[in-house]
Amino acid sequence: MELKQTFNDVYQQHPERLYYSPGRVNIIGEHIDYNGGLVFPAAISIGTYAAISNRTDQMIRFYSSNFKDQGIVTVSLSDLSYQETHGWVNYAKGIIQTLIKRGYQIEHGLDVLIEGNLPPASGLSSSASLEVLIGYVFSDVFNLNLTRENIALIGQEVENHYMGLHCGIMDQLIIAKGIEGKALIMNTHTLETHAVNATFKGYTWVIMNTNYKRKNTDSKYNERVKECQTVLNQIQTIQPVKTLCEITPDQLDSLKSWIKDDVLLKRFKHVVTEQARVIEAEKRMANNDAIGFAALLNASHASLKDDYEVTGLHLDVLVEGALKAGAIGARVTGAGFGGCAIALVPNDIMGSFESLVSQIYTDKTELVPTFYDVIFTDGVKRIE
Ligand code: NG1
Ligand code: MG
Repeated sequence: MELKQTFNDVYQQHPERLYYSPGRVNIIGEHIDYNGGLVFPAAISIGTYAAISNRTDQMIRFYSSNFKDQGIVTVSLSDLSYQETHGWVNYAKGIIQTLIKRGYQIEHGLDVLIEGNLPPASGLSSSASLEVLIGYVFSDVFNLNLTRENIALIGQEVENHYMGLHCGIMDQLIIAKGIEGKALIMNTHTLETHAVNATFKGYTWVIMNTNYKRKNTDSKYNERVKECQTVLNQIQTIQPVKTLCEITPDQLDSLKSWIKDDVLLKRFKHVVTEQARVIEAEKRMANNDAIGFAALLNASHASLKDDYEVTGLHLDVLVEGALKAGAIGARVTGAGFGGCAIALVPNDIMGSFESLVSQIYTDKTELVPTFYDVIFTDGVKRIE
């Protein structure tokens, strides 16, 4: 395996352990994991690998094949503070610092090689894949016995308090708990999950990357989180709810008049209707109703475009292109503002699908999309 060879080249020794942490695709339930909602993601077969070996001192060396120009970054267990120049290594440092703060004993240093095949900042969760990977590696090497839920929560904490992104728990939780061949319905309020079938006979899931790089995603994301918090505060003055996702679409009309701001009202409408779509999606999946399921995907995209305003030209053109090319449903996946979309495509048109979509998309945007064949996989694990 190439990972071992690279480890040898970088550190002049053999790695002792190898690990894999998946990325994720969210099938439906977008921007509701910080509103206590039920979401419907799956772990995927593109992700992040780690190779490690033990050191006897207190230093940790990091190297990523994806960021070769950064070279080896050496940090001490006694100083894990955020440093701009450390780039991706900050995610790893954040995890280790959080473990130490919580009283876990990290007895010695490590040499760490990271190599991933997830497109970064594209809605397939490269950051959460790395966080969960580092949490899992440290739990395994130092016998910390962290549960998968705990590893996920530590990852979320690092995003929230170390990186300043106030994200929900969906990404870290599915990456920690994924199940081969399945998606999980995850309750982001209680962290309860259950596995569900996620494939329709005669159809293929296709992940499509706009290759339009997201810009200022974190600040726009945090703005949405704040808007939802404002709506929740207003609702709580009249109704004792813990999360926005407890509200059902039929309650929307009576609650509407309490929200004075048109933009906030649109955000509220997205959250409540998206939650209802997830619940309906699980039923349609159970009934093997691909057409009905696809309609929910399309409604989800429209809601994210018009009410939540997180799509943009590139994602909209790609999703429309996928539908024109014969997909029965398509939507943005992940935070949006660029990055990836998913489509449910009949097998009998798969032969022409990608070239048709590319043609439509490139005509309008001058960018070339990328397509990923993925299978649904297990959560983070040691592979050797
Ligand atoms: P991506 O697109 O992978 O950054 C983000 C959040 C999720 C969730 C989705 C939108 C992170 C780590 N995750 O995912 O918690 O809110 O957006 O549904 O930022
Ligand atoms: Mg991210």
